[in-house]
Amino acid sequence: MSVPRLDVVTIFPDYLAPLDLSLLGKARTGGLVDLRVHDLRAQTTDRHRTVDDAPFGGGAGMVMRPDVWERAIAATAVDGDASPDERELVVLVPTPSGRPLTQAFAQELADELAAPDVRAVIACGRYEGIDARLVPALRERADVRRVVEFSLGDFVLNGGEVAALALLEAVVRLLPGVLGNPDSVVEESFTHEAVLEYPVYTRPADWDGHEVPPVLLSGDHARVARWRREQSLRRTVERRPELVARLDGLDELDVVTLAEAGVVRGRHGRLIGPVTIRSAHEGDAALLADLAATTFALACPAETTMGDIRAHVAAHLSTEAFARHLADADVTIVLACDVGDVPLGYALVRTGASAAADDGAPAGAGDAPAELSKCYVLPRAQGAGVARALVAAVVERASRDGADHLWLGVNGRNAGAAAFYARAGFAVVGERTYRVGEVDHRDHVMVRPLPAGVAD
Ligand code: JD8
Repeated sequence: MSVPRLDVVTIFPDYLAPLDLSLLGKARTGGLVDLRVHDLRAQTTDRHRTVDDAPFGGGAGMVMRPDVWERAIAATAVDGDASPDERELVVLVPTPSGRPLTQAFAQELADELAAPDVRAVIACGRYEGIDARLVPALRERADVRRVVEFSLGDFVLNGGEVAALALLEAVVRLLPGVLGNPDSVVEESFTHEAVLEYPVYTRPADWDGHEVPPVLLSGDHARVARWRREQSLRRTVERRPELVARLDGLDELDVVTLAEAGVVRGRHGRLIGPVTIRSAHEGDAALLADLAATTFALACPAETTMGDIRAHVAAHLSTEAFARHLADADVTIVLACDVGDVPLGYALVRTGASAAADDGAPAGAGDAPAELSKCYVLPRAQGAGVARALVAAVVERASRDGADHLWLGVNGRNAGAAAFYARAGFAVVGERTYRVGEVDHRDHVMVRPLPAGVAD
């Protein structure tokens, strides 16, 4: 019965000494894994044991030779064993430009190496890296199943050894029998879903006045499990919001926990948030134009022709138009963004002279009306409270800028939007015509009072 095997080739074999320690050391001596380290220089043929040379094309540093590397990788098959190891090779090459090392990748490798017909070799480069011909050449070899270039993360190391150690620890601990209690893997971060681990505590229960969360002393396993799940979800939203979109297998209590952390399901079931509301700046003109063109087209009545929509977008929603808005002191644009500053929606409010009566403000819109000229949200974020957050931001900013009422026009046939604005405190006070391309549309004109503003 073959044991999972992983070989490391490096010019610094001592760098891999930690493989004798702790869990990996026990797994090796326990015969649960066959880890071997080889010195690349053993495969050199000159008396200087040369493994590198100057880079073609010039430049600083040295490049490692492909020929020495291929020989070294192939030589691992005949490593003092009774007979050559016939298993196919998975060659793993650490490089800053590689596929990120993740728990999923580690599990994939552990599953692959648990099979009897494959083994792995990790090629640890140094200097400026390994000649780029090595990887494609290895992929041509009959004894090579695949070559994976992987990276430890977006930072620069001086060589591949640290990455090799990290990969070995992440993979070997997932091999059969290595972890005393395989159940402990179940609750770990990134195992089944991209959720961070919950905080852990042990004695003393009172450490210089720092106490342990009482639920953990309750003995109520269900409450403890719930608390830990909530902690994991909250930590994930706070510390790694980019992982939120990948969350799945959420139960009702999880959805409540996430909503409390600002993460909700959009109309299409995808998790949105935490949503941030920010003022748009001059650099946002192009993304606003893109967002506006998309959301305007989707909000138009079905019979509106693409020609009319394109004409309207070109005339009113271009990058240039938004650049003018962003430079206009009477115009404020707020953006609603998902994790990573990904735009979900926007609102444009006009205060000052340009929002006054002679510019269409209805009667009853007070002495200092502000116009909510645009408020649009992408379909995937609808139903997630994004529009409500945008209107709240507009109300806050318009009141701060001294406006006493906020008015808007909404297409008379868009009952959903009219109902939304009614829930936001707007009342219909009249109608107006709104031209899109060559077609006139009837808008409801709605107004709401604004709270007395608290000037900055
Ligand atoms: C392998 C040579 C050094 C890298 C010139 C600095 C992985 N996440 C990671 N960061 N850095 C590495 C890595 C760096 C390596 C080698 C992996 C071989 N270097 C080079 C390119 C720029 N020097 C890594 N995994």
